[in-house]
Amino acid sequence: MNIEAVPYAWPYDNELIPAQMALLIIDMQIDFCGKGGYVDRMGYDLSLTARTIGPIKRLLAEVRAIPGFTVIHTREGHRPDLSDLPANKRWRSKQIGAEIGSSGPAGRILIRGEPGWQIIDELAPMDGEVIIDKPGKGSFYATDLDLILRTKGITHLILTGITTDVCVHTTMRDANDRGYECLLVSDCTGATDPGNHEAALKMITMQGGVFGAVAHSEQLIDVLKRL
Ligand code: C5J
Repeated sequence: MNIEAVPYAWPYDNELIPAQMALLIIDMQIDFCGKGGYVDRMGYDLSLTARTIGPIKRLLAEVRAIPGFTVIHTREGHRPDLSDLPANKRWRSKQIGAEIGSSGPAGRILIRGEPGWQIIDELAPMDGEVIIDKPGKGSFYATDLDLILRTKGITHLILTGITTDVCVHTTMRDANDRGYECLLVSDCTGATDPGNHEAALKMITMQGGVFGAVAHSEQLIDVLKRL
């Protein structure tokens, strides 16, 4: 069984085995899609990232109903003392008017434990779901994600979350290099710039699926219902 995706029917090995699959929900935090958070403070159109909430919620409900399927949430954020914040990341955020660690309407920007750093209520993790706290854009960098996936025997990843061109892409590229078979769900990802979102989707499809494949959530849910 496989999913109608581009540029190939996913997965390459036709192995849709729930125990070997994980749904990754990347950085669905107030800081990236809520009022007063990091993306809002930078002046981007929040609707571009927030439009993913409904589709992810529907997909998550389907996946939660499949026994053995793993759900993993990630959160980008730093320690309150900023000891894990590289100087260049801090400098760049400051010069765009949203300095990481500074205070705002959603608390200190991108700081662990602050209101803006929380995962939005609509997609709140359930007991037993994995939460990965990451200081970088990629979900593997300085985290135990790879160890958890390999310990669970997970080989196939479905990627959702925000933003398509930054944390989702960095995670997908790294996962692909590590041998995970990746599918990105187009309507369950969003970027702060529509052109970047489209370009990020297109990049995946080059070279016969250089990082994996792309599908719409309807195509995915249609197949998940039959598992
Ligand atoms: C960004 C992310 N865009 N979660 N973070 O800085 O994509």
